[in-house]
Amino acid sequence: MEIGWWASMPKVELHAHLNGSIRDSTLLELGKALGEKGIIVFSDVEHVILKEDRSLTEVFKLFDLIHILTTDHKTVTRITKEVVEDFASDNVVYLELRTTPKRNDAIGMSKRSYMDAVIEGLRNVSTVDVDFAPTNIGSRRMVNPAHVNSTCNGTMTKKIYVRLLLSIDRRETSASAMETVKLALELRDVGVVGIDLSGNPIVGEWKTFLPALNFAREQGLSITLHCGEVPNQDEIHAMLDFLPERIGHACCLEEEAWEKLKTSKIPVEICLTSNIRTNTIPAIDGHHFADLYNASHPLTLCTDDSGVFSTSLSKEYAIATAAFGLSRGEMFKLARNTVEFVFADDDVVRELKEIFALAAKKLD
Ligand code: 6MZ
Repeated sequence: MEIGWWASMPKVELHAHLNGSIRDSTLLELGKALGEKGIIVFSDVEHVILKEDRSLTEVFKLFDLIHILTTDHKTVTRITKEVVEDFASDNVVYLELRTTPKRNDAIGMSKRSYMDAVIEGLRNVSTVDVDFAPTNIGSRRMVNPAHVNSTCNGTMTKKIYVRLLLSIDRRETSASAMETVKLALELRDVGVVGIDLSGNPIVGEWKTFLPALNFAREQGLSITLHCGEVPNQDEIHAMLDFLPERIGHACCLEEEAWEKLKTSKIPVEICLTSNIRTNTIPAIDGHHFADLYNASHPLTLCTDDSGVFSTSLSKEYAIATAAFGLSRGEMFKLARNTVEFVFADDDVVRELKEIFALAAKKLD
């Protein structure tokens, strides 16, 4: 696999869940600390964290455990900092990081204070300059000129654009979903650009979230939906009819929905390792990436949960290059094209295009 080569290329990540992207070492450290306080039994947790293959149901059990380990402001700040640093070190130049704002009355956490902790994490990143606020707001962090001038393999490596998506968990009520959308609107000036609907796909109903999603759309937020992780065709059709700006996964679409997707040209966030590890797709050669790619459907490769599935964006590109017999040039084109699907403003898109143009010169 050509992970090294891909690691040297700029990449755009559009589907990454904060709490799914935590380093194993950090999870183990947090588990040990809670074990010492008698809040959890560390050996049970260690086994769960280090397990390799998990069904989709087991993954959601793991998230409940991860949330026990990470739910205090300080830890949320820490994991945000580390996750951004990890993506930057993999040469991700634009990261759309999504997370579910959480309320936990027992520790005085509101959805707003959870997000404040996330934003503090962005400010704390030290290995790379982070641009997380829209340029016209005036709160953009100054970029260290020494960093901008440093290049590696023809690409600027010391700056990462980060934009945030607020996730609605399918366990939530209509009112709670609406609260998340209102929070997203409040936080636009610190880089929140859209809304994601995620969580266990067998839980909850589409109509619960529709008022909040419609409101988000009216207010100009972009929307991405986890669509078709399980074969619920009625919901898949309703989601496609909603015409979100992007969808994630699109694994279990029957023929009619498949045709609807292709006609709609809605960009699909493809998460290869996640789909295989959770057995949502039985084997990589049968993955719908190939069909969508051959149909020139808009696509982007993503990690989903780089911590939970032990992957990186470079690894996902290397896997796709090998599994679908594509050349470096074809895959680079795919990576470059992802810029078209970001939710950030035109200034960012322009700068990302420049980064890819520079990297393209080094291709041959
Ligand atoms: C659906 C997923 C997911 O928001 O706490 N999440 N939702 N399908 C998936 N495929 C495997 N992977 C992650 O990050 C963790 C949350 O993201 C959603 C789940 O709601 C999970 O609890 P945050 O930062």
